[in-house]
Amino acid sequence: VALEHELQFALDNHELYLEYQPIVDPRSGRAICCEALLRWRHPTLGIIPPDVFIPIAEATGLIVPIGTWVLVTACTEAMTWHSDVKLAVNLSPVQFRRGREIVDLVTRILTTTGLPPRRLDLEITESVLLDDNAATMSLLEDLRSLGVGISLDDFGTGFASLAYLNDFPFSKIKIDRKFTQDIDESPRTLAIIKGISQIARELHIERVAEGIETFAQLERVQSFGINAIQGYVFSRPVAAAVLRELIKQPI
Ligand code: G
Ligand code: G
Ligand code: G
Ligand code: MN
Ligand code: NA
Repeated sequence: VALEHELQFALDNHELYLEYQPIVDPRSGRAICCEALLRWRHPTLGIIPPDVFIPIAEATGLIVPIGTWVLVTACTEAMTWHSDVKLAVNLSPVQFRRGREIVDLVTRILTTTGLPPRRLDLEITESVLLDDNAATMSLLEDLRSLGVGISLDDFGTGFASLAYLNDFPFSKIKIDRKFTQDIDESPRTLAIIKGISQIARELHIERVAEGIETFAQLERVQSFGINAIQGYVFSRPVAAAVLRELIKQPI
């Protein structure tokens, strides 16, 4: 309850900030995209992880103004990169429950920041798709027509089925760390990731493996058609200023 109250003031008090994690082409070592990740520096409790405060932000509706701030801040930051490196931003299901507002918001922010639409990927989880298929489909298609990408985040953790890949206009899937973390031990998991990658590839959907921490894991996933890697093996999420330097050369 206390946190819920304090989160109301976090935006105005400049306690929220973004870190960025590169998503890397393993062949060149270069960042092709960077994901903005929200952080809360609480004045007395220190850094509160998003897993803790985003559910609160969603329950209270605060995720709407916070989500707007994230988009504006991240798109503005990405304009300073002076490169083709893309920006990935997470969207909450709550931001999709307000009809066309999300399409208008993204349209407006692309215009005001000048970020080319092809440089923006919007990450959604399957919980967005569970809400109302027809309405969500139409919003996702409108977003795609703006020229932005739509990524299916946390793929493999929920009920996200292959039907989703067929029905919704995804440009990218992000295979969750829960899958990638045990590819060293589990031939079954390896087979699943391989199969998913193959299907996505044939549907012209890009494949990102999340949570790759070791060179052994990196080698494994590279051998079966993953386009890009997000994980500590290349970089943890870092401050905006650090990222600006990091993406200038191969990591
Ligand atoms: O950043 P990790 O570093 O702990 O992030 C945990 C989770 O928090 C992410 O997987 C993502 O689902 C969520 N998250 C991070 N930043 C944002 C954001 O800006 N908006 C939303 N809706 N979720 C975010
Ligand atoms: O064609 P595309 O750019 O999506 O290929 C991305 C990666 O997938 C490359 O590393 C490529 O070597 C690999 N790849 C190409 N063809 C196949 C294939 O038929 N099966 C698998 N598993 N990977 C492939
Ligand atoms: O939105 P999403 O759940 O995809 O956010 C990515 C999450 O994964 C963030 O919390 C980020 O800090 C975390 N992450 C990224 N790479 C790694 C990794 O290599 N290992 C672990 N443990 N977490 C990672
Ligand atoms: Mn994400
Ligand atoms: Na994830």
